[in-house]
Amino acid sequence: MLTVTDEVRDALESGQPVVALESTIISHGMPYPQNVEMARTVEGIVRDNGAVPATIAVLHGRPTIGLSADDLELLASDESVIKVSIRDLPYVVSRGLHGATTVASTMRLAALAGIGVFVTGGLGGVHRGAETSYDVSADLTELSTTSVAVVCAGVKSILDIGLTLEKLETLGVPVLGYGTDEFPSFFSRSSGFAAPMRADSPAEVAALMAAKWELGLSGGVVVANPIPAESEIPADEIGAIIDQALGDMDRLGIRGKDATPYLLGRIVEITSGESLKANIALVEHNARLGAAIAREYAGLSSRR
Ligand code: PSU
Ligand code: MN
Repeated sequence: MLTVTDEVRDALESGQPVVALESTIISHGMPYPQNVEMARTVEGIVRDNGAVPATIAVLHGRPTIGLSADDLELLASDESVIKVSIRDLPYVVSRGLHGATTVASTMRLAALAGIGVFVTGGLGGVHRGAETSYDVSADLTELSTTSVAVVCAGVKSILDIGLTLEKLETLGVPVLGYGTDEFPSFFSRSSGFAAPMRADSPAEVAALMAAKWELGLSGGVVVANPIPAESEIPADEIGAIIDQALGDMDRLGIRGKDATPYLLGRIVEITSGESLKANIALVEHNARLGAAIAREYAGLSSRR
């Protein structure tokens, strides 16, 4: 049921490094046209760093691994594109619809295609107030079962970062701070929470992936790569803005799958686009690291 481009298929068959990229970040995470520019740039960075990019989405009901320039434009601009997490996959596939895949559904489709490294911006997690709303992203349950390493910039404080880390521990998911002892919080290099583990090179990350999966421990690995210092928004500054966005969301009664896209859009509005610049910078930074990890992991696999 998967459509895989020839380029991605050839790379996978010959053991070349491939990096999966998600599409919700394009369709529901950033405004047009910065979203399509980001998508193109990130694919270019993956290529320039020696790996083949595979952006993943559902097009006309077909899960598709590797997208054309026209596909990216459609995902970035077409209002009919549905945000697709795991539970939404059968709906868009059976109806022949277009869907932008979240971290959870991108991981699942990447794993089906045989891709082990995935680059994004931020993970979903346990939402603030989850003790009454029950809003916990399916990204976390997917990380507990699907064997893909996810390179991200940590999680935003639109979520409860402490509870998200607790849940990842319960689910058996290794969380690596990349070059840091502190878990990063997306816009900021700090969060006030320690990173449960640390890695300082792509080779260390690849070795941990190999060890996990050779032990038969299926499931993901989170690589939390802090935003570059020159692009970060200090935690206290973004904290007040996030609180304002959360207040606005409550007043409007927005919840469920619309919560994350609303908050991301509202933060861009309140910061007059500053948060968007930071978001793009951190995804580009993650793309460089993801390609390097994919190269290391491909090297390890070829020696086996
Ligand atoms: N966090 C971001 N940007 C994003 C998302 C999260 O900073 O675009 C997207 C990702 O696709 C993630 C999804 O998988 O939101 C989580 O949505 P939910 O909380 O509804 O599971
Ligand atoms: Mn949710």
